[in-house]
This record gives sequence, C-alpha cells and structure tokens, in this order.
Amino acid sequence: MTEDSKPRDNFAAPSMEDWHKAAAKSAPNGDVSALNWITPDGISVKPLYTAQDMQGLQYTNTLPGMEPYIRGPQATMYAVRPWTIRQYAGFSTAEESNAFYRKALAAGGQGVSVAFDLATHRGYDSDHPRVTGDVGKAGVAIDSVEDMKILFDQIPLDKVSVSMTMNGAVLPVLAGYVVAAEEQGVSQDKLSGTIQNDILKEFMVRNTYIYPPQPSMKIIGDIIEYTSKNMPKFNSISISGYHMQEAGANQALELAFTLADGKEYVKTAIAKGMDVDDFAGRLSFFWAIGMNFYLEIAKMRAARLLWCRIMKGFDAKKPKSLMLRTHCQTSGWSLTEQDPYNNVVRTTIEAMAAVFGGTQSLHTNALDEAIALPTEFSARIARNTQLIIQEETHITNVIDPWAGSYMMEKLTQDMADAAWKIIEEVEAMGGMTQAVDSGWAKLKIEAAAAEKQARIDSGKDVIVGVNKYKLAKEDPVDILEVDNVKVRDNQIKRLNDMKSKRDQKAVDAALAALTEAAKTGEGNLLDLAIKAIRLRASVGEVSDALEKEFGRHRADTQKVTGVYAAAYDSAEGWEKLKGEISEAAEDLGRRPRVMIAKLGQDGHDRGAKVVATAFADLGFDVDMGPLFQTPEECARQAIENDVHAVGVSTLAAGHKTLVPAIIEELKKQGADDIIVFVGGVVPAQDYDFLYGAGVKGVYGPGTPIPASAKDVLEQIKKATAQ
Ligand code: 3CP
Repeated sequence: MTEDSKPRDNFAAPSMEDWHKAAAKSAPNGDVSALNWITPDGISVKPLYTAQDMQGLQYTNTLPGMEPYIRGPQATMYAVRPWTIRQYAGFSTAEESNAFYRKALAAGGQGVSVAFDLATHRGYDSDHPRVTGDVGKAGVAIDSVEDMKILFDQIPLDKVSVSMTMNGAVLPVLAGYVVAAEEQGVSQDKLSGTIQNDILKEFMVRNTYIYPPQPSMKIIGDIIEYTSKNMPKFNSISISGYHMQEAGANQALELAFTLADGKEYVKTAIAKGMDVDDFAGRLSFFWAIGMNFYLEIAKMRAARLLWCRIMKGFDAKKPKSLMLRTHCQTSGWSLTEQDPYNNVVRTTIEAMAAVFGGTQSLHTNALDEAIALPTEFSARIARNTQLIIQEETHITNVIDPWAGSYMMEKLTQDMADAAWKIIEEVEAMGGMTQAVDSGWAKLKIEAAAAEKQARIDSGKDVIVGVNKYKLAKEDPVDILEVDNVKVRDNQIKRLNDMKSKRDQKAVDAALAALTEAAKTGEGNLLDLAIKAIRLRASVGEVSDALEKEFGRHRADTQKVTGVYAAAYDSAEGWEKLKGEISEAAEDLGRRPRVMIAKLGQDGHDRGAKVVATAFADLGFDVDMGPLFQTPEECARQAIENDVHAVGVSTLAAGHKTLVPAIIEELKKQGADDIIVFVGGVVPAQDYDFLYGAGVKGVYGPGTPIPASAKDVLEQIKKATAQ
C-alpha cells in the first residue's frame, strides 16, 4: 500500500476532559482518582498515561549501549546475543552437582551457577559439630579443593563461565575454584564468571557472614584488587538486591540499598589505591524479579540510569565502568507450596519482566523450589521457560521494547526518583556501612516485610491458591530428599583422607601466614588463601585462620513493632484474638511467652522476624533466639526465659534433624512441658514425621499468622491446664 492509498480517517480529536467524564461513569463513586494504585514503594500508578506524562522527563530519548544505558548496556542487546541462561543449583555432593551441571549444559544451559550448602557458607568443614543438620542441605558441600575438582570435572573452565554464590567463606571457596582450574590446566587470566562476594547485604538480610563488617570489607577490597590484576575476565562481585526483595523489601528499597552497597564497594577499592576504571567494569549486579511486572521493568531501567550517575560521581571514564550489568532471578518468595503448578506461570511472567528489563543472565525458579531442591523434571521446565522465550517468541528481536511507553518512561523516572531519595538518606547517615551497622537498613526491610505479610493475611494482596481460590484438597508433588547423614559421612571420609596425605608443616605455615596478614593488614588475603588451598588446607581451616584474628560476627536481634498490626488492622478477628490472648494472660498469671528460634546455619530470618513481630503485636511475650543456635543452646535459652513454647523457623531443609533434636534437648534438660511448633518450608510429606517426633503444630508457607497464633495459644492453654 502506498502512502497515498492509505485510508484517511476523520476521528474526533481526543480530550482528557472527555475521557475523565467517560471514565467517571464506571469508576467507583464516580471518582477516577480512586483507580490510582499506590505501590508499596509509595509510587502512584495511574490507570491511564498519555503523552502529557512524558513532558518534562529527561531521559526519553536515549539509546542502548550508550550513556546513561537506560535502554541496556549493549548496543544490540539480545538481537545479537540473548542473556545467559544460568540456573543456580547445587545438590549435596560434588559428584551429583557435577552430573547436574553437565546434563544442564548439554540441554541448553549456558553457564554454571553453584549453590553451596550452609556449612560451607559459614566456613565450617563437614565434620564441625555445629553443622550436623546442614551438611549437603540447600546446596553442595565443599570442604576442599578435592571437592572443587570433582564439582568441575569435565567442565572446561576456560570456556564455561561459573557463578558462585558465596559471601562468608569467599576466600577459601574462590581459592578452591582457582586451584581446581589450575589443576585442569586453565590459568587465572582465562577464567570467566562471577563471585557473589557481597557482604553488606548479608548483614542486612541473608546472614551467611562469618566475620564482622570491617574485616569483611577488607576481604572484599582484596578480592577486587586480586581479580582485577590476575583474573581480568572475572566479575569480582555480584551486588545483590535479590535477597532484600526476598526478605520483604519493596522495589525502591531493593534498588536503593543495592546501589548504595555498590557505592560502598567502589569507595573501598579506591581507598586501597586502585583506579576506578581498573576494576569498575567487573562489578556486576543481581536483582530479584517478583510479580510486580511493570515496576520490575522500571526498576531495571532506573538502575542503569542511577549507576551511571553514581559512577560519573567517582569520575569513571570507561564505558564498561558506567554500565550496569546484571543477573536476575525470578522470585523464590512468590512461589507457593499450595497448588504448585501455578508457580510455572508466575515464573514465566517474572522471566518476561527480567527480559524486558534487559537482564544479562537469568535464573528461572523451578516450580517446587518453595518446598525443596528442584527435581530433574521441575528443573527442565524452568530451563525450558527461558529457551522458549529466547527461541520461540521473537521477543529478543527488539531492543528495550517498552521504551516510549508513556507509562514505562514515567514509571522509570518515578522509580529512579524514589530510590535516589533513599540513597541520599543513606548518604546523610555516612553511607551504607553505617546504615547497616546501626541496624537501620535491616529494620526498614523488616518493616516492609511485616506490612506485606499483613496485607496478604488480611486478603488485601491476593495470592491465587493461598488466600483466594484455594483448593479443597492439595496433592503432594514429588520432591527430592537428601540423605544428609550419608553425605556428611562421605565428606568427612574425603576430608580425612586429604589431610592424611598433605605436608602438614607447609599447611600450618600457610595458615599462619593468613592469620598474620589478617593481623597486620599486609599482603593480599586471596593470594594467601590460594597458596593455602593449593597445599590442601580445608575451607574450615582457612576460615579459622582468619577467625583467630577477625573474630566471628554476632548479630543482635532487634525487631520492629506495631507494623503488622497497623497493616492488618481492618481484617476480621484481630481484636477478638487479642482479647483471647489477654484472657489467657490473666489465667496464666503472665502473658503467654514464645521463643522464636533459628537452628543450625539457616540464616533466612524473614519469616521468623515477621512472626515475632505479629505475635508481639497480638499480645504474646516474644523472645527472639539468636541465629545459628544448636538445639542444646536453644533449649537452655527457652528454659532460662521460662517460655511456654518454642517456635522453630526452618527454611533450609534441616527440620528432620534439628526439630527432633530440640525436643530431645528440652526433655533432657527437664522441660518437656515447653511445647514446640514449626513454621517455614516443610514438605507435606514431612508433617507426620514431625508430629510423630512430638511437634504440636506445623505452619507451612501461606498460613495466615493469626491462624497460627490462635493454634499456638490453644496448645499453650492445653499444656498448662494439665
Ligand atoms: C553480550 N556480549 C555482547 C552482547 N551481549 N557483545 C556484543 N553485543 C552484544 N549484544 C558480551 C559481553 O560484553 C560479555 O563479554 C559476554 O558477551 C558475556 O555477556 P555478559 O552479558 O557479560 O553475560 P555473562 O557472562 O553471563 O555475565 C553476566 C553477569 C555476571 C555480568 C551478570 O555477573 C553473571 O553471570 N552473574 C551471575 C550471577 C549468578 O548466577 N548469581 C546466582 C545467584 P565481556 O565479558 O568480554 O564484556 S543465586 C542466589 C540465590 C539465592 C541465594 O542466595 O540463596
């Protein structure tokens, strides 16, 4: 059709006034502004955007691959090379994990991403008494370079890029990878990949730290320095907002705190005397992508704008220093245990947001990840979700397709402004280290989490299959079980075998050199860790050598108050339950007292904190146990505080070992009148096992907190009436 032959219509010119009149007819009470949606970040999203909303926006005419990179770090983006399909996985033993990686690479996976078990994260070898319930759970157990060599057997480390999610025991683990590659014949300059190495967010949310903040920052500085000199293709850090959103942060908080963390790392490296352009190109990021579709895309576009602004502030010149490159993972938190096949749909929508946002690398969660480690079946669907988007939809043909959308451009700017305001607030406090140290940042996230939970429990936020459209009967899905005792025994055997064959004197000297460097600040800690690991020092030994000087960090257990109640307020039953709790307090002669406990090395404390806050708002006396308790320590504290009940919060699959152990300990210490309940991620298959062990209540994901509170109250009444 030529231009001349196109039909010419004569439609009436649009007017906003007319639209308002038309819209008022169907808006509630004729009020169009009632259709505005105020996001958890405080951004007002309107039902309609027009060209007017673009007026005054500064960055609507930018291009990909160019400052300020809103439209993506590469000029051609996915039109030339789609994002890397990088599925995070680790299956108890190095052998099993290796088999999984090789199969995944053969089936379309494009990079490796290693999940370590909690013992490794916290720098304990598998034979350490504090980790009996944690070895091989939620990831692979790595005690030494011997395990690392098995992990990467027949995976060419000069070709396949490897991401390692490691923050606490980052020195021995990164050293193990370097030495395993070396023994595969691959030199350091050929290694490509990423180490998470983002400790600030660990103090805020994930809790797999080992040392206190200051020495932890020194380790990060040393790693940035070492990798920029010796491993030019390796990303020295993955500055992560992911865990903040998983812990309850809204998008603006996630964005702001993550970029503020990034600023802190840049300052640390510059303080070591490095030139910003020598290392900034290898700083990378990591976002969570949840169900808030528009906001997630806007967040990713805003992130690139703000990082470019921040790096200009450091006088960075090279394009690579100015561009934000990121990995994304679909939200684990958004997955439900109920009606779990819905999770495939959620993950697909989230993956689309990550792709429209311009991610460089992506993990799509498996449908059963809310319950256990993925099975082969669920892992395949998760990987194929990405392959289908990449190869069937033609989404990759167009760069940043949301650009020019009135809504998306406005939302990008709104998100950038909201995050910038928080970044300025952090700066006024003296930076992120101070904001973390004071506990302020953690409390901000916890308050957002409590608000969110209250919105869900009161039905204001809908989750299909959980608080609306519930199934009358749930069929359990097949899940993967780990025989943790067997894994631990094998690990200990291999560890002892390695120790019996090494040159002990040389190992001792290498470990002493690490302790000395930790003391004096002289020498590069990664360099020294590589030397020790090469001589067959174990992960635990390298960690201990540093702990001697640095000490082990203990977090305090501050909690927010009043936030849950304020967000739940209007829902039915709240006041009634409060009344019942205060009646029970009169009968008991004191308020019912519960201790919320975290056992073993599982540091995911969002659920524990939210429950503690909500129970306290309802009128319980609540003690929060410190992270990482042994069953024995937990029982002692429960008895000393004279609690009626201990609630164990478990998210890392240690419940079958640790819950019977706490019940046994309470008995041993003469306190079997204290009841035990369990909340968190517990597969349906394990409920009977836990009840059989003496647990009085199990509350899986999706249980409204008032319902569990009511049940705990009844159990306490029953136990004290006897
Ligand atoms: C890419 N390239 C291109 C183009 N696209 N070149 C020209 N034109 C294009 N269109 C180039 C890049 O510049 C780069 O080369 C190379 O191709 C690879 O691309 P990339 O974008 O850098 O991708 P990748 O190597 O996959 O790296 C992605 C980032 C990396 C940078 C994000 O950090 C990464 O892989 N992160 C993954 C982190 C991760 O998996 N974390 C798991 C967390 P050059 O390098 O030469 O420039 S799991 C946590 C789960 C929860 C928990 O903690 O428990």
